[in-house]
Amino acid sequence: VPAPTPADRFSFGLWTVGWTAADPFGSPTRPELDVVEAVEELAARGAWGLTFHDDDLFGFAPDPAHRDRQIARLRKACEATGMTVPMITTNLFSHPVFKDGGFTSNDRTVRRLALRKVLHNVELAAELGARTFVLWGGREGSEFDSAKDVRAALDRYREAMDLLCGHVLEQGYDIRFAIEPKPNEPRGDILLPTVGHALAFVERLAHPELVGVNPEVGHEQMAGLNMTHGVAQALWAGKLFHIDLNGQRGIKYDQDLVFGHGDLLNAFSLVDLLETAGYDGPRHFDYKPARTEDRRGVWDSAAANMRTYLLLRERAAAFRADPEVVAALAEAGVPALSEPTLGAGETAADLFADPALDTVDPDALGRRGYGFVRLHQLALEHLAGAR
Ligand code: 3MF
Ligand code: MG
Ligand code: MG
Ligand code: MG
Repeated sequence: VPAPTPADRFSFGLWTVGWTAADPFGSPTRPELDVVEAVEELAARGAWGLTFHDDDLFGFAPDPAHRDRQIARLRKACEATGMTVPMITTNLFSHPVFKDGGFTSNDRTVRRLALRKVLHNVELAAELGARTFVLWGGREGSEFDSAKDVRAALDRYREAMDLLCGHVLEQGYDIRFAIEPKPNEPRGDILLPTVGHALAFVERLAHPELVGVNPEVGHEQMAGLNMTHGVAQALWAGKLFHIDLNGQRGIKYDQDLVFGHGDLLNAFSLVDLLETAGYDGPRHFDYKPARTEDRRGVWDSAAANMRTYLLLRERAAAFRADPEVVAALAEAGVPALSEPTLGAGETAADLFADPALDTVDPDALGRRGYGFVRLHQLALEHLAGAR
């Protein structure tokens, strides 16, 4: 497996390697990580980009001198290492003011404050040349059905998105927004809980062309969904603007494991999809180095994400190139699904009148074996390095 290089477009959130590992039951196990060290250590391991929330870099409501200093230090570290800032996001979830949400808080003043906080960070994104702005609405939601008018909340969500898109268009910024779905945690139920919900929401905005999705492996899997299917639908809709890669084992709390350390077969099919569908955006890791790890464990885990991706990329390419796999795919009818069901210009009347369909034996068709299991075993054997 080759070593990671910037051409692979691997990026990391500052909040990932910088996580001090405080959880709801325990205090931090690691010291704070400085942004310059984050840039240098990631660059040394072949990463391409660093992403961050406003609060990660300079805190909530920072004094302007501190904010400027932190931005300057980040810029300088990027210049020295060749690292980039491909994406920026805003924290609308940590401060108590956002406990009932940002864009959809029941309190109008909170909503206005949230929107202005995001606008400030959109300005920073433009300044730093970040082309994607991710919005994760972790506090947009409720625990109690009686406490949130969901239709009104979606109106307010849309109002916020329309203002942000209008601002970007007015200013002529080269920035697109990506909504990150998550079903729950920290709220009991979060609005826009899955990729599908988010895609449907985007179509009702004033500028749908400026808004896509940022699916996270673990978030789809927390809902019991298939990440690869969700990403495929996002690609199909032209909406895969960004992606959060990590690992999750089943329907439980958000584990944010290293990519591949959860459902490995789904990680394999995801890499296969990204690499064959022409996705050319960032491969962004949103994981948490386990609470048991020290500083060395943090950098080992960062490297593990990239290595796993490259390993899966290699295995997926070998799977595609194997003649036995090509034959098994054909037997399974996978390429045949790309043929349109109707001939050119065919109508419902033509289908009613098709004599070939009158003579088809549905029972014989029903006896067909598709060979999916053999095909999947071939995938597993490539993944396991057995072929
Ligand atoms: C939470 C997340 C978030 C988002 C981040 C980017 C803190 O489960 O995944 O990470 O990815 O806010 O917008
Ligand atoms: Mg997660
Ligand atoms: Mg997460
Ligand atoms: Mg995420």
